[in-house]
Order: sequence, then C-alpha cells, then structure tokens
Amino acid sequence: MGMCLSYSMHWEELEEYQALTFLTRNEILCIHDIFRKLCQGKYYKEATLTIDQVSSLPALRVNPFRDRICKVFSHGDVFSFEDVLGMASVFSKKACPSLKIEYAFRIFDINENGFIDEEDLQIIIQRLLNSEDLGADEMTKLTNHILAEADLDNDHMLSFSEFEHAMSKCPDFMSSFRINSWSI
Ligand SMILES: [Ca+2]
Ligand SMILES: [Ca+2]
Repeated sequence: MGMCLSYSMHWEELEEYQALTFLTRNEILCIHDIFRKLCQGKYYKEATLTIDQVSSLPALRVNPFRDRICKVFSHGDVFSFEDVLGMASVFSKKACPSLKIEYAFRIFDINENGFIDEEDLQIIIQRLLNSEDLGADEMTKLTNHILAEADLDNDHMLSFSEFEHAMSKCPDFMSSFRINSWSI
C-alpha cells in the first residue's frame, strides 16, 4: 500500500478525483504512480500517454478488446491522466451497472454505427472465443442465437436499449467488466 503513496498530487485534487470517480483514494494514487512512471516524471496534468503505452499495461494487455477500450477512453489518440482515471473508474468494482453497460455498448459497437450489428457480433465472438477459424455456419448459428434472444424488434441488430435489456439478464457481465488491479 505504502508503495502507492505519491506526494506530487495535492490533497484537494485527490479529493476531487475521488468525488468524480468510483475509485478509492488508494486506486487513484496507484494510477497516478503508474502514470508518472510512464510519462517519465513529467507533471501529470500536462503529460499524456500513447495508446500503445496504455494497452501494454498488464491490466489490458490480455484483454481481447483493448484496442476498442483505448479508442473509447482516449481523446485524440492519447490518454491524459483524467482519461486513464475515467477508464479505471468504469472498470472499477464500485462503478454502477448502468455506466458499465453504457461503455460496454460503445466498446462492442466496433464499426461505430450506433448499433451492435451482425458485423460487430462476428468480431466479438471471434475475439471472445479467440478463434479466427470458426466456420461460417457456426458463426451464423451463434449470431442468430444472440439476435433471437436479444433483438426485440427484429431489425438484425441490437440498439442500446436491447443491449441494456440483455445485459441486465446476464449476471456474469458485471463481474467480467471489471479490472481489479492497475499496478505494473
Ligand atoms: Ca455497430
Ligand atoms: Ca433490434
């Protein structure tokens, strides 16, 4: 715990970050520590990290959606300290389910057309199963199955409210959409 102590953040700033996020004080200090290490001691409010630096963190390195996560939480292809905190907050244990669902939808809307469509579903399935060579038949079966369960208006894609409804019936989702440690 003591390792995470860092004195270059003012007490009031720490309190403010705590009020604005779902993170604990210690989590904020840990992330601050990592951020400072990666930006080589520059003043954290002025420094940014590249997407490569963030997606190489142990917390994200093995996540099959790390490119999408970085896309959704970065601004202008870089991460400010507050961008990193925002990301950590959404993935924290205490973040409210509706916030997690909102960001999950943005992460899974891979072609960014505002819906989770068949194209997105195929990529999501490939990544989750870690399989490039799933047969076309099996893929169609899986996407049809998901759509049959969740596509309530039969337009072959999931709107945000259809996705939200499906996720609320899926108790595993909340525990999987979580990152417990950001340490290096
Ligand atoms: Ca889409
Ligand atoms: Ca639909």
